[in-house]
Amino acid sequence: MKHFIHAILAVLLLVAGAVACSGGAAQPEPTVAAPTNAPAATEISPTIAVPPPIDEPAADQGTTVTVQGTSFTPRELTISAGSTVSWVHGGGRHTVTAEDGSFDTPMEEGSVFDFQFDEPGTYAYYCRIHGGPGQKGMSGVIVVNP
Ligand SMILES: [Cu+2]
Repeated sequence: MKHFIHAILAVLLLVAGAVACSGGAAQPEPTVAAPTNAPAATEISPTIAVPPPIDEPAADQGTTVTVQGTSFTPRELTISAGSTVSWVHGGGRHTVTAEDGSFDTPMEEGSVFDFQFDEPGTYAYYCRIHGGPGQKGMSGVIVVNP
């Protein structure tokens, strides 16, 4: 029995010695990463209040009258003062003639007639070829709201 214990001790000593020796090789120290610079203080930009875009109808929306056949389409158009109405030729020979005489223009192939209405009111017009004053035949009305 005593020999057995000695044998164990011997083995243990051998193992211990081997571990001690193998640990001799110094491992290079892990490079310590240089402390990163503290993140630059975020710039505090002044808050610029941007007003939301004014929900304004597009200028060319609902201000076009098609001149075609024997009618103005739409026949009645309501706009705001200061808006420009565009009569766009769609076919045939016509005129865009205001009853109050403020405009009177022939409409031929490819014609576009623009007229700006600054004053509120109701403006009747007609085609001299297919209509007449008093909303006869080919005629229309521009209602200008303030
Ligand atoms: Cu006409």
